[in-house]
Amino acid sequence: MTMIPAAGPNFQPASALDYMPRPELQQLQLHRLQTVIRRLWERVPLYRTRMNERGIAPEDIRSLADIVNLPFTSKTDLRDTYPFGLFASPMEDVVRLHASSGTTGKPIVVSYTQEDLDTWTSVMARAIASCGLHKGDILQNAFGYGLFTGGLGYHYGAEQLGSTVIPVSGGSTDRQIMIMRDFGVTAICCTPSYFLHLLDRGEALGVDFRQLRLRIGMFGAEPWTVAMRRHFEEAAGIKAYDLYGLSEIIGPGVAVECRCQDGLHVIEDHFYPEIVDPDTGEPLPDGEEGELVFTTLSKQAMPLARFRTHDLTALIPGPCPCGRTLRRIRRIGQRSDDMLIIRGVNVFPSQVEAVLLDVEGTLPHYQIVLTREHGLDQMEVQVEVTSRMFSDSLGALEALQKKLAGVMERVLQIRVQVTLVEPRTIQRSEGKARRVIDRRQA
Ligand code: DLL
Repeated sequence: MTMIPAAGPNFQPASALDYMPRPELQQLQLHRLQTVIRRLWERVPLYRTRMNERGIAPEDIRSLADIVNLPFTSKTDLRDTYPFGLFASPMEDVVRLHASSGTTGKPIVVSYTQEDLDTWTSVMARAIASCGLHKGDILQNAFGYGLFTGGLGYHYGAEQLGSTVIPVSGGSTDRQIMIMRDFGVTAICCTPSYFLHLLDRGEALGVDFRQLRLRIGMFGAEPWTVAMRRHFEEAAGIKAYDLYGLSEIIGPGVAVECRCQDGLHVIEDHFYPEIVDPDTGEPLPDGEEGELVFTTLSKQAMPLARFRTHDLTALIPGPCPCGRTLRRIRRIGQRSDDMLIIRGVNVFPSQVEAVLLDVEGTLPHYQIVLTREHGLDQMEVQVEVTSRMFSDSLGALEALQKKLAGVMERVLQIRVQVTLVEPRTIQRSEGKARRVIDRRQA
């Protein structure tokens, strides 16, 4: 295969595949698509049934355009087959599991073979290189390590690139700032809201990030604005890059900005993007905003065909001045569903509802109020209690509040302030209930 890497002082071998000529890329995509669809048809009953229903067989995928004949996959499909029903590899070949929030109390489980982990590492190395990191950079990885894909995704990618990784994970803000200064950190990755908090805390501690060695920030896992980018770049003296991904597709590393900071290049040799009308599912032309849909082209353990991300964006027409041949998507601002992202953690209002329906003494009338204090998202859940409960002792109310806060934290994986309110105090609506009041400003 011939590559035409863009020459230049900043070119790194890890980026070579980003510059593949389009005809070769499309040939590779088609070959991988055919292979992955056959794998799904042979190994995952849900896909075989759906494809049979549509009268489509693996050999009917003759061109990339044929992808539109395949059925979609949704988060509901992952929930309905919980935990392992969409796996296409035997469990003994699965070497890692991660999980993210589902729409109810149960998470969504994703799996990786060793080959999948190698793919993930290589796409993350490319993504991090696209943000200008090199061997010799010292990366403070403040994404959570654990079931969330952020921490480990960055970890292996940055190590492969040859950077020094500090696996500090999230939290312990003062220690993060000490490490940033004392270890000569040159790059950081975390959620944009956490970086906002770090800046805030740095200011309170009298640490000016512009005086440190920090030069690059890689942010993602939640939407952030161009205004916030400008703030980060000015206040910290860095270049701030947007990096996108989702657990179902691989984790972080699905799309990333380059030095032009004008859209995110999709790592198209592994993830095939489409934009569809969120209501009808019809494909939309380049430039038009719609729902982003991905087909994984190389995953082994849990390939997905036409997964509906609910993220709204558009494919940007035309090439990027950086020379990468990978198509770009616009920054993601909004979702087409009600998923909230609070400090990088995905939360569905339906999860809150499921907890309330399970706990005696509360009514399923609730409201979620989101605020931001010192750069950190705060979530309050106001819950109506039953009249009987309300006339009970203060002790009983306190016990209920504590119990709810505990269960919410366990189910949602973030700390929640629970406020019990009298029956009939939460405003009733005549149409769709207004469950979420978001007072966080961009
Ligand atoms: O958030 C993976 C990730 C980790 C991406 C670290 C970037 C950095 P999930 O927890 O499955 O995976 O959440 C995926 O988060 O569908 C988007 O709605 C949102 N999201 C992720 N990155 C961005 C971004 C990780 N750069 C969901 N901009 C996605 C806007 C983002 N939203």
